[in-house]
Amino acid sequence: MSQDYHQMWSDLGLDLDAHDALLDVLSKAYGDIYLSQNHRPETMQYFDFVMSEVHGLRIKELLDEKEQGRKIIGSYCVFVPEEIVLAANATLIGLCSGADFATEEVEQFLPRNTCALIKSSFGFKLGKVCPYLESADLVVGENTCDGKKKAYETLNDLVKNLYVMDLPQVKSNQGRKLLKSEYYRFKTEVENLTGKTITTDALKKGIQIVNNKRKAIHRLSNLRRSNPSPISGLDALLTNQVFFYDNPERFTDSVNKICDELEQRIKQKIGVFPESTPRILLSGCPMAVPNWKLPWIIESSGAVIVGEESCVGERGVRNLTNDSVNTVDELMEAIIDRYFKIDCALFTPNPDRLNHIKEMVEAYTVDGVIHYGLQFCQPYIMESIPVEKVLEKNSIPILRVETDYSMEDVGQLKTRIEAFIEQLK
Ligand code: BJ8
Repeated sequence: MSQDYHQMWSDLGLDLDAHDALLDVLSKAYGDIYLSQNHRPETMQYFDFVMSEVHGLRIKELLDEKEQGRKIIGSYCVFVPEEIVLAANATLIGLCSGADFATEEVEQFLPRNTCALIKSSFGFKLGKVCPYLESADLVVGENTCDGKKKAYETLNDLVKNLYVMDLPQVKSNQGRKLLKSEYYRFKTEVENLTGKTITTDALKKGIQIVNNKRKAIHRLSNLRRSNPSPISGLDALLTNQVFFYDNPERFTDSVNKICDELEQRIKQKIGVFPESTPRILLSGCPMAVPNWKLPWIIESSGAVIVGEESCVGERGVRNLTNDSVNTVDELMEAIIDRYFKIDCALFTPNPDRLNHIKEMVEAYTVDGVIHYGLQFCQPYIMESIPVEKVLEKNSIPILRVETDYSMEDVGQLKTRIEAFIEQLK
């Protein structure tokens, strides 16, 4: 990190020793996994910089914005509409949940058999190591899976300003009505927090900013259809992860710069791996920073990941919000329409996700699918069985993997994944 931010972290109430230890682990993992890759696009250097400053310069920027009266809103789920947050001149940030931390303390609050993502969000709070969480003026939870629902009851005692959004579990008219009333309730909450009434122009602008981020990722995803793949799955995942942290306009520019470089690479047939490399679709639970274990195992075992069917990936960004209507209510309807299409496994039934996986297999000329379920994640582990059935019916090889954030199973996973990739060749 280029500056000393200890005073800033101390002012936020972080445990400085624990936080230094976390940053050491993060930078070592980043060095081992990212900086050791071959044939990376040069424009990924921006993302290397973002990662080196993820708890430094970016936090300073947010705190500077706060001093000028801008509010920070933290979230754990892609159902929280960034459009509404931006329209009220606030900033939405994805909160830390991709690494184990303070596990013993966490298990005093949550059962051991809770998924690693939920435990991680508690670990970052209890270990006092997340500057994003400590900077947030409002933390938004959501009633999605049972684990999160119940965990927010407990988190409420640990986090000031926790706000819980109720979400539908069925894609019915009733379900849409619930989403609508919850998005209006959220709009009012954000307006009260910021003291700003959301206008048509502001909401339109918010929609355009978020759509531009999504369009840049769509452009990147389209370029990954090429063979040889011009970018590794690890680098593409990183851009999807940074989507939740960075200044939105700067993020869009940076992703478009990568795309410009990748277009040149494709013209010159430059890839990160040879053309014959098996192409993998990763499908399942979201992967927050620094959860790079599984993609790293896959790409160091002779395959390339060409798409992520995940909330940190295509499930999170795939639809745009219509900005061509002209009142706040019409724009709110457009937002509700867009988010109601998200095919999270919390929905029952959830045929859209199965169809989307099949579409992605075709679009990215995928040789095999690896389904990633976090241990104890009921929705995605349960849904991995219908996913397997539908793919097998279409003669698409699939490997179901259940894991957590620890490195203990790396050897075992590598053996299984190498055998799967061998079968695809
Ligand atoms: S929209 S996927 S971001 S809820 S891994 S906590 S489901 S037990 S993260 Fe998610 Fe929103 Fe859905 Fe996406 Fe529960 Fe599973 Fe843990 Fe999970």
